[in-house]
Amino acid sequence: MKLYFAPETCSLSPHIVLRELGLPFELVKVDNKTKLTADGRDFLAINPKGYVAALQLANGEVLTEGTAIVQYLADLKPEAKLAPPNGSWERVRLQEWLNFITGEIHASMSPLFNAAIPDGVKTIFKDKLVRRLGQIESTLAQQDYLLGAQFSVADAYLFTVLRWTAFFSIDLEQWQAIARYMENIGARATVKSALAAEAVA
Ligand SMILES: N[C@@H](CCC(=O)N[C@@H](CS)C(=O)NCC(=O)O)C(=O)O
Repeated sequence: MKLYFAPETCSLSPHIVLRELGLPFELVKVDNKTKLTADGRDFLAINPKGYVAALQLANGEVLTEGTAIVQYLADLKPEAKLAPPNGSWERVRLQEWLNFITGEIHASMSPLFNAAIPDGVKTIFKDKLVRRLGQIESTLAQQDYLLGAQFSVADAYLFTVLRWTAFFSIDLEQWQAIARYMENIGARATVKSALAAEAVA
């Protein structure tokens, strides 16, 4: 499998998941501005959507959308318990979290990166984000991970998007449980190795 990624973006989430699962994979860096891969290929020919993450399987199929990629990966090795079994109520809860992260957190942060969006509009997204973080704080004040006691693909994704708060002067220390959560997840060997690999790529 090949994971097309760009450092410090949402592709860190499937990257962490691949390492948690111990699956063999190749990292291919994408320049999000030129849409070229590090080995000089046209990324748009691989993923016409033009964004990371994209996962290329051995049969050539390319899977996009981080929430689909992480579930596909987790199901390759169910014994790692990164996602509850398909069809279970717990799996629906996982999907509820993945959708919340992508639609409410990731989507509220994307406009903050956009230089063309006026500051007043950015404030609207920032305020919404702060409200959503309050909701996550309530959950994490009661349990270590989004699904309870077990680390899941939703945690890899939440950790990834919450790292971006540093770019927008949002201090996660104001939410005690979130701050503790970030520290715990950041200490995982797989997370450290994923970050190190992206930094040198
Ligand atoms: N809906 C996609 C969004 C992916 C996305 O926003 N990727 C960003 C990095 S976090 C990107 O590559 N942006 C470059 C671009 O859109 O040109 C997903 O959830 O996977």
